[in-house]
Amino acid sequence: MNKLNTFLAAMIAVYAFSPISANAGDIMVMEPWARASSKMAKSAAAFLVIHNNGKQADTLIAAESDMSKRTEVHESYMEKDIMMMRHVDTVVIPAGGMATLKPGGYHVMFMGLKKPLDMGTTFPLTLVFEKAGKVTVNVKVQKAGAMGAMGSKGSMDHSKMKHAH
Ligand SMILES: [Cu+2]
Repeated sequence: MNKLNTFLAAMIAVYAFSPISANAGDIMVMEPWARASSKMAKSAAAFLVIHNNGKQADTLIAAESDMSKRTEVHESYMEKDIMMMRHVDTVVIPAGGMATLKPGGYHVMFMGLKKPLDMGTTFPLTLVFEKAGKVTVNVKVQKAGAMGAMGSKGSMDHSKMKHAH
């Protein structure tokens, strides 16, 4: 299979095995991915795109997983040229719009990882929305340093970012 077919197959697999819920809030979560973590890593992040096909805004209020002791929604920001991140209580997904969780911005943070994220594996992640309720997706683990759902190589190392909680 070429790269595109591999990607499409992966996307179909994600859709086929993820109970993507479009009820209530018309929320659709796409391209959930994370970076492989080292054996020593105590935290990891996941990224995804949330589409809201409804006529009302919805709000991401929590994230849940069995991968870590705590699972939080974070936002990265720059402070005096240093990339920091903080816990955010809500991410609004506008009506007919989307919210993107990506490196350098919003992300789901797994704090107190119970085991390393191994490249090529998937794990369930549940996002909790104010209106749509819970939406569970399977997060695909890309190689360390990946910058997108397709695994393109990037230079930012999330594990070295400082936390401000
Ligand atoms: Cu974080």
